[in-house]
Amino acid sequence: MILLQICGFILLAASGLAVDCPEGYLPHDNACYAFIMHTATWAEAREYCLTLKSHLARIETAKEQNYILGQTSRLGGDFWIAGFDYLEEGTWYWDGLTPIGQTWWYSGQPGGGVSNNCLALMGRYSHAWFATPCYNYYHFVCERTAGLEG
Ligand SMILES: [Ca+2]
Ligand SMILES: [Ca+2]
Repeated sequence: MILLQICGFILLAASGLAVDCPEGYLPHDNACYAFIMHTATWAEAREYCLTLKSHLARIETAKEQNYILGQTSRLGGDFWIAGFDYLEEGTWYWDGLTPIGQTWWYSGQPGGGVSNNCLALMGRYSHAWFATPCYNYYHFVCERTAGLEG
């Protein structure tokens, strides 16, 4: 009986580990997110996420948008995510060159032409998507797939 209980505990622990995220990440829907509260330029934020074996967050579904919106609203401030249009003005990609599908731009965005080439969630506009100068200093969101090692 004791043995069975021990086995049950180990199985439970092992199945828990499969969906776990590394320390400092929050789990959501098979992904892990780190909301980094120090500030950096978009390029610095991108590098920082890579050193954490993750990437700047790519918002691909309404569910993911709602989740990130909830967290950024709770934390406050402005956050970089992975979007940019500095390769071709007006054509927005996620870092990694994935095309951006559904968008949640603030009314009138993206604007600013070649001056505003990086995508931020702006706190004073309810964290809607904004095209902003890539050299601004914002918090940022890193994302990685859940269950990856390292
Ligand atoms: Ca994503
Ligand atoms: Ca632009």
